[in-house]
Amino acid sequence: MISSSMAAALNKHMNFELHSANIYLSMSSCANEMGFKGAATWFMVQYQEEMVHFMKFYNYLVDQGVNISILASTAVPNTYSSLLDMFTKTLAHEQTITGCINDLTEQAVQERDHATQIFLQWFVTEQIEEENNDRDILAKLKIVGTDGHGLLMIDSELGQRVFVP
Ligand code: OFO
Repeated sequence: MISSSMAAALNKHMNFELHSANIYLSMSSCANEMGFKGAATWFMVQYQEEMVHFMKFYNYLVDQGVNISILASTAVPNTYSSLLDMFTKTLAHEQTITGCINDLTEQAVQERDHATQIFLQWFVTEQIEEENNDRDILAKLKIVGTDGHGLLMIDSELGQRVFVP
């Protein structure tokens, strides 16, 4: 049994994961419209991963006997100026998520809630990988700048990403 304040904080973050999914779904559509089919695939996989994150929180809360609340969703941007713009915002978003996961973990520690600490451990590790991937892609995008050939090579590489459930 987790505390009501822990349940509320986890429920709020569960909704934030859904919001993350919506952001990347929109980015996928935007990349597709710009002609970057590979990036569109990459963001679609990212969307699918965020839905997995959302479901992890959902299942944890349900397993803890919590009646979850889906909160009103806010609109997400659907205009980006370039791949560099999208990945800059992706990294910034993931850094925000990392901060939220750290806050949740801190609350679990304060409450001596060991079950939630163990549950959150997966996300602590996941965020290292997420930020690292985004930094790698950003570094490549900065190298090629506006060179069309370079951008298409990166796009082709991004298109190799597959969703692993
Ligand atoms: Fe991108 O890790 Fe969930 O939100």
